[in-house]
This record gives sequence, structure tokens and C-alpha cells, in this order.
Amino acid sequence: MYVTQLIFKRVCNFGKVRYPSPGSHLVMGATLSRWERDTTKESAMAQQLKLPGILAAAMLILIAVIPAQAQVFADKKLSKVDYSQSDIAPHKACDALGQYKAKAIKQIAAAMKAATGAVPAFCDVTGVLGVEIAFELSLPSKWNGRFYMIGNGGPAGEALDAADRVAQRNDALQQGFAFAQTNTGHDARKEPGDTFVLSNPEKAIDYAYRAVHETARISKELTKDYYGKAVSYAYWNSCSNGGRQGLLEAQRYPEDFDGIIANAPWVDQTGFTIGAMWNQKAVSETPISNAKMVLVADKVMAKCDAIDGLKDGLIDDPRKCNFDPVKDVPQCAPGADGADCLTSTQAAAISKVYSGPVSNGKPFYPGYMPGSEQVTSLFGGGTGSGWMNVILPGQSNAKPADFNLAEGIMQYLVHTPPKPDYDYRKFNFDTDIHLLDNWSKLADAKDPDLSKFRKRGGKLVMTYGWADTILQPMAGVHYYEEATKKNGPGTKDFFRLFMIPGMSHCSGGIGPDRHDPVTAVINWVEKDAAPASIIASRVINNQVVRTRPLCPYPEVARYKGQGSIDDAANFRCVAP
Ligand SMILES: [Ca+2]
Repeated sequence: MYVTQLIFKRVCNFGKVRYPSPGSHLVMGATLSRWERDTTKESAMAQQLKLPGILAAAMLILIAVIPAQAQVFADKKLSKVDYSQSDIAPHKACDALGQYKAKAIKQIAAAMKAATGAVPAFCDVTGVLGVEIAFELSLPSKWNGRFYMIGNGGPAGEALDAADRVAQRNDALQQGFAFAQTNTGHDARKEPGDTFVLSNPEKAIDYAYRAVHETARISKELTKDYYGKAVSYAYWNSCSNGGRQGLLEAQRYPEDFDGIIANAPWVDQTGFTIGAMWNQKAVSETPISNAKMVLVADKVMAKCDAIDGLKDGLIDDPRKCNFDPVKDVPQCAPGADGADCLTSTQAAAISKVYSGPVSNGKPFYPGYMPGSEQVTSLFGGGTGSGWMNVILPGQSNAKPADFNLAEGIMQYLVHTPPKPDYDYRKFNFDTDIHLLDNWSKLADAKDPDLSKFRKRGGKLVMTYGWADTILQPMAGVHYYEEATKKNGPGTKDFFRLFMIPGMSHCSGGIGPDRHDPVTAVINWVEKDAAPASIIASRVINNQVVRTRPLCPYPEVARYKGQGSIDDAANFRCVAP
């Protein structure tokens, strides 16, 4: 039990990816960033603990599901609306919310929490909806009239007082937002992974979409009751599974939110699952070391960096990188196997990860992009190729995180009743695709029809790192293209996608990753100012070393030809 608690605590700490607030984009303090500190600490702890493979795998699952923050509210000073102006006082006592009655509410309690540091005093409402949906609504003593909600990672079930979630709550409270969150209907400490369906199948529906809607609906009612005034604007901001939740809100419950930020959304949970099984099948044919992946990363950059017109260590659009691990990486002599070459089996496995799954001779789902194998901070600590621990096992007896997620989905969510002993090696990519159809209807956020969300004035910003190795970034591109076809040429008037060169899952990687999509969406919703670009920063040792504009897809950031290539001012967004 102690070890489990320890791992959970470590994971929660690792997930606390918070960035210092920059006064300007190019000035920051000189201390080690918390990200770097956590990464270093985690690496040392992992070495000390020498966790058995299964526990390391469990740790990776949890790490993979923690949604990271971008850099919310960092651009507040550039905002067209002073959203931190908070002058609305409560209409009634906090305790009174503990008596609030609604059909969905099973339990409810409310208590004032004192101000601490920059975090104002707030009324903390906690309770249970439906079967077991834990929710928390935090209402500041001085309110800015707005509602802000975050989502969940992977199989969800997070403790609502986990450090990374409390940090996000405190950020929102400091700006005067009413803040809400849910665990989506189960507690991962009691029911890890996707096992929650074993105690009640209704929990699958709560996880898929219902808990977020119910929490948003009840929380907005409670907010109105507390202040005697309805929410003026409601915002959603989350990554990964939380991106999926945000897209589903736009598709199925368009009245819930005025502005939605879906970062690295798990658009197609079932397509991902098939892709992860495909990769696992390929990479379990032969071990592929980190050293070999570093070699592949070097060859990718050597071949493709300059294609976008600028040798800057970033690949603007990896679709233009026609990289072949057989032709572009030295092949080992027959019978030989060293760090400086790939065997034919290794090259074939790597090719399969890039190409993605094939069903009946046709590409079924996108793979991962050239450039995603670059050396960066890893999930699980340390540095290495971005494929390690997520696509490739970090140690021989560990399951990579992507496969762990996929296996849980197959065993507990796809199969009804669950088949906890389902072996993915039984999966036939030609004949078994439709096994996932029922779960797809519940959980996938693929419906391109956003007409109701658009009609009510909703605005949607989606972001994706081109170097994401947890979720396939092309899933985001495909969804955007499908939505544009469905909603017409005016789609960009309410929905924009920002692809981020070199960024890993939600944050990190080798490119400028820190940015503030929240302020961009607030400007769009409240002042009709659509984001023409969003400035992103790359920070090393707490110093901003590069800034770049992120451009609305399909535009890319093009160097103007003069000045530093590390200064966003010397780039403009242009058609590709
Ligand atoms: Ca380049």
C-alpha cells in the first residue's frame, strides 16, 4: 500500500508542470524551472527506488494521464478585456450552498476557505452527482462573473486535491474565476486504470462524457445561486483526455461553454487504441534502444530541418519530411546489431510507428510524426528520445504508456462485459476493427458538426504538438479538416487549430511550447478578436531562449529574413 501511495504522490508531483509567469516574453528569473527540478528529482527517485516493471508501468500510466498546463493567463496584460477585475460579491452565505437541492445532487457540502498568499478566500463546494461523480466548485469572495473548468487525463479518477489540480484552481481563483472540476465518476486510487466499470457499468458513460456535462450544469446553477447573478461567460481549458472532453462539450452540449480550449485532444480514443496496439505489435518484435532512437532523431533532423526554409532545429510541417528508416539510417551488417545502425527488423518496426495501422491494405489511422523521436525530457523522468517509455519500453519488462492506455481501453471499455484478460495479440487489424464501434459512439469526439456551438456564439481553439508521442497529432489535423468541410469556409470564424512545431504531449519537447490560449479565447468570445497568432516561448533553466508565433492552421510561421531566428517578431504567419 505504501508503495502505491508513494508512486501516486510522485506522479502527482511530476504532473505539477507549472511555469513562472513571464513579465515579458524575454525576461525571466534564473533559477531552475520547476519542470526541470521535477524531472531531475523524478529521475533520481526512479533510480533509487528501482521499481519493479509492473509498478513502473503503473507509474507510467498515471504520468501519461496528467494533463499539463500551457501557461494560462500569462498574456493577461495584452488582453482586450480585464478579466481579473473581480467586484461581484456573494449574495448569500457559503454554508447555504450545502443545502442546495437538485435532482442530480447526491451529496453536497460547502465551507469557506481562508485566503492564502495570492489566492483569495473562496467558498469551497464539494459533492457527489449521479452514481459517484465527485465534483468541486470553488467560488471566490470577489468574482469576475466568469466560470472556468478543467478536465482529466487518461482514465481520469484523479483526486480533486492533487497538487497539479489545486495549482490550476488557484491560478483561476487569483483571476476571480469560479472554478469547477470533477473526477468523472470514479476514484483511481480505489479503482485504477479503467477497472471502474467492474463496480458499475454506468461509470463508463460518466467517464465518456456525462460527468463533465453534469458538473458544468450543476456548477453553473450553484454559481448563480451564490452570487445572485448568472455566469456571464463559461470557459473550458484542458489537454489530452481533457481536450477530448472539451470537443465533446462543443459537439454534444454546446450550451455549456462559450469558449473551449482543446489541447492535444484525444479526438479518437478508439483509433488511438488500435494505433497503440499496432505499435506494440511492431516494437515487441525486437528491442530498440534509446541510443538507436537518438541516431534516428539525428538523421531525421539532418534530412528535414531545412525543408521549411530555415535550419533552426525544428520541422514546421513533418508531413513534408519523407523519412525512411531503411534508406536514411545506416543498416546493420547481417548478424550485427549496434547503436550506430538499425537491423532490418528494427527499421521495419520504426517505419510502422510512423505509418500507423493498416487495415485491409489501407491506412486506418495516422502514425507518429518524424521529429517526435527527438531527445527531450521524458515521461517518467530523465531525458532521451521522445519515443522512450511511451511508444518503446524504457526497460524490458515495462509496458510503454501508450500501450498501457490502449490495453485498459480494450479490456474494460471496449468489451462489454469487460475482459480483463484480453490479449491484444488476438486483435486482427483486418477483421476486428468494429469491435470498438460501440465505445467509439460513446467516447470519441469525432463529430465534425459544430453548427449548434457556432450558432450560440461559441469559440473553439485546438492546439497540438507536432512531436506528440502520446496522441497522434494528425488526429487533430484530420478533425479540423473534417470540421472545416462540414461547417464551411467560415469555420475559422469560430474554430482555429494551432499546430506547434517540436512540442511533445501538452507541453515540453524541443520547440517553443509555453503559450496562453486562454487569454486568446477570452478575447475571441468577449471582444470578437479572433487569434491571428499566439506567441509561444521556449524556456531552458528559467530563461526564455526562443519565441515564435503559433499560427492558425494551415498557416505556418515564416522567417522574414532578417534578425534573430529566436525572436517571434522576425516571423509572420503565412499560407504554407
Ligand atoms: Ca526548420
